[in-house]
Amino acid sequence: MTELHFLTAGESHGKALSVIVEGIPAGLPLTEEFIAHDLRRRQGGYGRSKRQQIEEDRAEILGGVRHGLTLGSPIALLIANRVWEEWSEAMQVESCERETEKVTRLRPGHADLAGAMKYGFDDARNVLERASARETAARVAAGAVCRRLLEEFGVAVRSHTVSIGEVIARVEGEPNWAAVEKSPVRCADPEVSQRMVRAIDAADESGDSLGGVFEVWATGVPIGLGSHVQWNRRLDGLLAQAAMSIHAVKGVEIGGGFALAATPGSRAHDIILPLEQWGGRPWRRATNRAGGLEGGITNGEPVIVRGALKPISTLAKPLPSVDLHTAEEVQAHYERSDVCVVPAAGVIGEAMVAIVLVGAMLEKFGGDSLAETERNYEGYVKTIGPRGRPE
Ligand code: EPS
Repeated sequence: MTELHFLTAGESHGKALSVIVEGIPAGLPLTEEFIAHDLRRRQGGYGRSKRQQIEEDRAEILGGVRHGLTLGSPIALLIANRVWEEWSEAMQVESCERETEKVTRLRPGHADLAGAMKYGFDDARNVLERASARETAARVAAGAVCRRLLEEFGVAVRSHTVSIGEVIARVEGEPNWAAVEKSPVRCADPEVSQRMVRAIDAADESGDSLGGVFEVWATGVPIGLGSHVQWNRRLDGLLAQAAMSIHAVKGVEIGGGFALAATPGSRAHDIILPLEQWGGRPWRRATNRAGGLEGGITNGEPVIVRGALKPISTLAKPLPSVDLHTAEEVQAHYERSDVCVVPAAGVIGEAMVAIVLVGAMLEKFGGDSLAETERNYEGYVKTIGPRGRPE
């Protein structure tokens, strides 16, 4: 990703999260309300901690937009942390005269131990504040900006929950997105949604947590984003890295993913349909096992990325662990925690996919203004067709 940059900053219980998005062309209509919609969706899933009742995420636009349109300059966003009021001393920027309580009971599964060793801290709070998935609110804000740009090109990025714990939804073709948005766990099947909710309740009651799988679909993506010519230009690689970077994600699949390894070649690939069967879009396929990517390049079919989350590592019934100061046996630290974040992770997955796609769109089409990007895009789209008969 060379044409689009974003950088987040801020601690989970600090004053605010911030993010700067650089590279969005000028002239794109953008409002705080548009960004707020995705931030609300991220906060919505069943299984979150009480923290989500405290926070009401909203991104204030501090720069890069004037009179409703982007300026081509970096877009700066600020999301205030409501918990800051209670944490203003423990997290204050200035040196603190009073000794604040240190987090020393290391939580298995978190960055606590490795981060403390790496940065030389005697307080795991210095690690956990930034390792926290709270940071994903800033990513979702950046992702919303990218979603706004993608909309101009008819690209939609959506997600749904495939599984929570052992409850697995049957996925056949494109999910019913309206049903997904109505479900408390973002699963299209109402009956499976209920079972997922019950599984989260059961985990909560026993002081446990649950992981699961989300799936992101990007539709309307043009053929030709990414490239086969160099390893770090392969778009599937960039998407995998982006999805894997989401907190708690331990596995990523594109299209058929791991299941393709056990499928014979005759049933693993996507037949290219002849012209008369295209119906609207060029170069249609009979199936989409490749998840919209071949040779690291988009092939015009929906881009499908899955992320598998391990269960939340902060447990109400903490795991045995050791103390950072003494290395003696203790129970891991616990304040409060989510039981399951898979529904929220889907929304974060959308943001990461949108960010990577915008990077690839701008790499291919460039443009300092939206009008210029559109001109380049339309010029290219005209060239997509049978080589003997350009459209
Ligand atoms: C998180 C722990 C919880 C979550 C948090 C991520 O925060 P707290 O320790 O304040 O209860 O609620 O997620 C968010 C705040 C958020 O907005 O997503 C963690 O340890 O990663």
